Parts: sequence; structure tokens; C-alpha cells
Amino acid sequence: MEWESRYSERARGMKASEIRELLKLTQQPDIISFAGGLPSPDSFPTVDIAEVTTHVMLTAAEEALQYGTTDGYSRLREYCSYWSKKEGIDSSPEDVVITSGSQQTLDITSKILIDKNDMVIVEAPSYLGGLGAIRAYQASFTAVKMDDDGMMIDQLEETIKKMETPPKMVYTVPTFQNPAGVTMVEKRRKQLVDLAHDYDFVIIEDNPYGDLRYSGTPVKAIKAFDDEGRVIYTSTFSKIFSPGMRLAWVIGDEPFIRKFIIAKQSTDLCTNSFVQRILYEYCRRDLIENHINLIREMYKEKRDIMLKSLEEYFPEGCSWTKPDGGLFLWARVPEYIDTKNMMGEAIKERVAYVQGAAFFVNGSETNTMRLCFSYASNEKIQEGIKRLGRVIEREIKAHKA
Ligand code: PMP
Ligand code: G9A
Repeated sequence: MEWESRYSERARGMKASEIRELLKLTQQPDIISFAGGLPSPDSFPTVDIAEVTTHVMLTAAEEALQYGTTDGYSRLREYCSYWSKKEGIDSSPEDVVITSGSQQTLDITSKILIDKNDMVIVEAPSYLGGLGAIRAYQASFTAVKMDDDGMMIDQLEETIKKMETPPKMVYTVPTFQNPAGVTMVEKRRKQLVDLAHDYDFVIIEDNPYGDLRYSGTPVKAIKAFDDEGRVIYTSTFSKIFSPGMRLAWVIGDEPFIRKFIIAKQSTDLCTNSFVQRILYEYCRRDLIENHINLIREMYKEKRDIMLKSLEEYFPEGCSWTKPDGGLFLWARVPEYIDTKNMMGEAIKERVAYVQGAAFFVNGSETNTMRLCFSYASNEKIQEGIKRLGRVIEREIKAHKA
């Protein structure tokens, strides 16, 4: 069969995700992977999950094994509305839909908001999976730079002023950003909401990492400053509990949520009823809070080990961000090194990262890389950074020779 000519125009524009491709490679046991943003395998509360699952089977098997409503298990919606209050978000359970991962939130949101060539502004760099979801609906992208305080809102305004029509939406990961690890300061969050009002665009706030703070002062969600309903907020249980369970939630304005549910009906009918009940029971027993405290400690230690190892093993001419939370930091090597080309050498040393250019809509900044510190064991973090340091040193020497 010849398939290429049969694909829709939309499908022809789709690109494979570097993270997904790397996942196949980094699942090889002898590779130390700083590539995928995976929780530590040691973090999963397996005994508690087994117990809660048995409880669900013994008490609510008929509902758990049945189709559920498209908006999600009502008690879990209530819980997510309550959970989001600590981010400063005032919502009711009716404003919440449980999704099969925030990746699904991004896909369905793009499906219902984006027409071909609509302008979407993203961060430079930005979450690869977010770009993929939005690109699938044939949006055009413009990227705005970030500094240590998150997206540069003055540059965003300059960019918008130069546009013929304002953007349809701005997509941001404002807290412990994937991939850069930086957090947008409160002042900029307010400015972004004001700008959205002035230029009448929608903001997608993607917040998987807000609960994973290890240092610094908490900052409220962008949605907390939104009194018009123009911020669509999504968060997930993937990083604070289990990505395999595929459970997340979206909070939005009432008409948006109504449309979202209709679009979700034709996507998957409903999110997995069984795991929604397991998760709810886990949360009802207050186990989730203890679990998050535990992984915060675990990841803080891993972050610190990675930072210390970078100091020790990365050669001069390299720099990196020092995130207060999340799973990633962003490293720069000398400009003449292309981290995409260097990956082959790294793999020979049995260590992996994601090349930074993958996170840019225009593929720039070829001397950057994303390093995830949550997945590898403490010993392997140190060893992996040592190996990577060696690879970079060899590149520098080869350049100077
Ligand atoms: N958004 C961001 C910023 C992410 O880093 C990820 C992956 N961790 C997702 C969305 C997708 O997460 P989920 O597992 O909930 O689909
Ligand atoms: O690595 C990330 O950014 C999160 C995970 C994404 C994936 O597994 O595709």
C-alpha cells in the first residue's frame, strides 16, 4: 500500500516526538537516561495502590468496570477543584473535566480552538508534546524568549504589536517549565492576563509541576488572576503519582468546558473509570499529600546531586539553570557544539539527554540540552553527568585541535 498520498493535510504536518523516540532507546537498562521526564520508579506507592485497588473492586466494581460520564467521576472532579485551590484557583466541580492525561487536554483544546494558520504564541523553548498537539491542528507558531523569571512579557507585547491580527492563544508552562526549569514571576503572570484582556486572546496554562517545589516561595497560578474565564488551566497526576494511570484535569470557563466535553465524547467517550476510582480512593485517604512530601524530598536530593555533579564534571564554558522545582534543568555547552550531533557520542558512553533544539519551533539553540533529574538513581546521576562531562570535553578538544 502507498500511504503517503492518502494522509490528510493535517497528518502530513505531524512530526514524531524526540522524547517518545528516545524513550525506546533509553529503556535499554545500561543507558543512564536524563532524557524522558519520568518519575523515579522507586517513587511509586505500589502497596498502597494494591490495597486501594482491592478496596475499589470489593466496594464499587460495577461502577469501576463500567463506562463513565465524559466529564469524569464526580468525586474526583470535586477533589481536583479542591486541590487547585492551593494554586489560588477558585473553581466549582462543574468547571472541571477529568482527562486521560494533560496531553489529551492540549489535544482537545487545540481541536476546538485552532483553525488552520491561527497564530499561537509559545515559549522558546517550549514543551515538545504541547507543540506537537497544537501543530496537529495546523497552527502557525511564534515563540517568545524566556529569562530566569519566565516568559518575557514585554517581548510578548512587542511581538503582538507587530502582528496583523492578535494571536488566538498563548501556551505556557509557567512553573518549573518543561524544558527550561524556570518559573514565571507573579508580576508577569498578572501582566500576561492583562495583555490577554487587551488583545483578546486565550491562555493555556499547563501546570504539571506546581506541586513539586523544593526551594523558593510558591507562586499562584495564572488562572488565579483571571476574572474573565480566558485562562484554560490543566494539571496532571502523572508527575505527582503515576503517568501510567493517565489521569489529569482541566479547569475552564463554562461554555468552553461544555464544548470540551462534546469534543472528548468523540475522542474517548470517557476517561478510564477504573483508575479514576482508584486515584480518588487514594486521595480520599489523604495518601497523596504524604506521597508528594516524600517525592519532594527524593527529587530535591536528586536535583542537588545533579547540580553538584555539573559543577564537578562539566567543563568550563558550560552553564545551566538552577530550578526551584519540577524535573528538569537546562544546560548550555559552548556554541560550536551541536548537541544533536553529540548525542551519538553520548549514547556510546551509555548516557542520554534531549537535544535542546527539539523544544524550539524554529529549531534554534543547537548548543542546549534538557536534563531530567528525577528518573535516574542518585549514583547514576553522578556517574551519568561524569560521562556527559567527558563527552563534552572531547568535543571541546576536537574543536580546538
Ligand atoms: N505538559 C507538560 C508541560 C508536560 O511536561 C507533560 C508531560 N509530563 C504533559 C503536559 C503531559 O502529561 P500527561 O502525562 O498528563 O499527559
Ligand atoms: O519528557 C517529557 O517532557 C515528559 C514526558 C513525555 C513523554 O513521555 O512523551
